[in-house]
Amino acid sequence: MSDEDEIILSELDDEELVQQMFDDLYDGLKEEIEEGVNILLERGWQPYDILTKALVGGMTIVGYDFRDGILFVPEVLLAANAMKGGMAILKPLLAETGAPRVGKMVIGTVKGDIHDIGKNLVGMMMEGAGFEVVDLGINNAVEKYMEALETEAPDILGMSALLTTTMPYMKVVIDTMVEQGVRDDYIVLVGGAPLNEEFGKAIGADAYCRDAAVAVETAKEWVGRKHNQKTA
Ligand code: B1M
Repeated sequence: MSDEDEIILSELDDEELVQQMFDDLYDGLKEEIEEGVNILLERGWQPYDILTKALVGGMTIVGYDFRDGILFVPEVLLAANAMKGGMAILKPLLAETGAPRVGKMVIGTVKGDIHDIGKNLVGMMMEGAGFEVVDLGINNAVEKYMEALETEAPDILGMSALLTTTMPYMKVVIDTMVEQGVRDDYIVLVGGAPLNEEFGKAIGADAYCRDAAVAVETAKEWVGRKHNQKTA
């Protein structure tokens, strides 16, 4: 591309910039995504809007082309890396609300699954809403969850799965909690693109969370209920 063709992100209006960020995310251009996020922040965009409209919006397009065999794992990894660059800028801003501590959550992606963008987003939003978050990362076996429940004593266990082949593992964890007699000591929230409410109920979770905002609302509601039960 010649210098004349070069796109100056700061010269684009908001709509054009978001469209350009979709393209840059698609192309895995981390620095451009970071620049785009900073420009939108300077223009007064709320961090949550940047996250959902520019970053998640762009990743949705990547998802369609990955599904359709137009993009492959290496390209999607680059897109994920670019998305994480943008998320890293937004993280402290989302956590900056000064909300009082409302509870604690342990969260992790289940065994066999290495997708972590959605989980990280949930963790960021929960922190922003005043929750303390312990992130177990990806590919967690049941033992890892059980150990964390014991050592961290959270209010909530959050599990994430992005594959139809790994989502049944959530039931393995919940069944183990039941077997060990600790299921009712925790609120269990589950999420991930292939899940739905019915699945959440079928495996014995307390709730399925469609996205990070719903996760925050659901967590607040359940923690409030738990505290009311204790004081009643
Ligand atoms: Co993967 N992948 N992937 N992938 N990947 C999907 C999930 C897929 C739907 C793509 C497709 O075909 N359209 C498909 C799954 C199909 C299926 O199971 N039916 C798929 C596949 C097949 C695979 C591989 C098997 C590909 C291969 O190797 N042949 C492989 C599996 C690896 C493994 O895990 N063992 C694989 C690998 C990868 C990459 C490594 C390249 C990369 C992951 C990088 C990373 O995460 N660090 C990747 C990516 C990026 C995707 C897509 C494109 C995007 C996922 C994402 O980050 N979305 C995805 C397509 C898609 O989902 N549209 C796809 C953005 C994110 C913000 O949304 O994760 O849904 P999401 O999270 C949301 C909600 O779901 C919810 O809140 C979040 C924020 O709003 N949520 C929770 C999520 N977790 C929650 C937990 C909670 C609450 C809410 O707890 C309380």
